Amino acid sequence: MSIRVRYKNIIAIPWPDLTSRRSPAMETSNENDPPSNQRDIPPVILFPAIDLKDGQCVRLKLGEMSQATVFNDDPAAQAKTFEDQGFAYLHVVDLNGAFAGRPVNGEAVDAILGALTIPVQLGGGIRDLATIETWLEKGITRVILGTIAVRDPALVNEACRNFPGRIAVGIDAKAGKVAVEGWAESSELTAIQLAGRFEDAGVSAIIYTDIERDGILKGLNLPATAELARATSIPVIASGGLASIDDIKELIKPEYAMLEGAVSGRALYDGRIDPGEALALLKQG
Ligand code: AMZ
Repeated sequence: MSIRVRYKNIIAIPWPDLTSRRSPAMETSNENDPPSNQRDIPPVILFPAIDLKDGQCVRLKLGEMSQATVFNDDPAAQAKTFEDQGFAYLHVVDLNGAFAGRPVNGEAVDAILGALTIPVQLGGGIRDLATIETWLEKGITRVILGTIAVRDPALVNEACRNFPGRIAVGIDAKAGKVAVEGWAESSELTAIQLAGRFEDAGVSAIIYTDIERDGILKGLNLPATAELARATSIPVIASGGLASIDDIKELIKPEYAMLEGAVSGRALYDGRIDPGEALALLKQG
């Protein structure tokens, strides 16, 4: 059976081609150029995050399950709120799944998918092709592979061949090394080394998390994220620590123009970021 037939149920949902958000040519602007908000530049995406623990929306501190704050016990309602606020894409993590190595919060993810029209990227416990296929068939736009990308890079290559445009890699770093298994274990690889393994695989994005900032509102680590983005041709999304509108102002600076966007968690839940203000700023970008 050909791959095409086998995966015929998975509809290719168009995801913007963000290989290069702004080409160097665009950065050298000329007085005759249209203003940046009228040029054909893919937008900087702010991904609101829903992290699922025991069926609820939580935020952890530094990835510690014991340090969970519950922000909403109805993930579908939270997802709908984000969609209604104007966000264009949702980032979802099955935290129990990341620790268990298999999906655990499937019901909550199904409910989220049922409530939304915007695309959803999902990570946590996705460790084999069958699980990838199941999620894509259910309507997830892009799956995020973390631990398996370290343990079995060949699987990432195969997944990219089977599901073009639908595979992202989550690279989560602590003390310079990539962490796996819910961040309970560390690998020997640096983020740049791991990204290098997938240079030609067809990975649609890397979500890079600075674990030492995650959930504690320390500000995004944009210099490290940009360093990774410069070392790879894969579009990179910044994650971990987004604290205020100042992070968004930094993100839209020309030196970070190669980034696809950023993930925001706690700052959106506790009201430190006003969604309307953040989205308006990104639009002007
Ligand atoms: O917060 C944590 N402890 C955590 C977390 N947010 N552990 C894993 N993750 C996320 C990664 C990635 O999106 O950022 O889970 C995903 C990876 O899961 P897996 O099962 O592929 O390693």
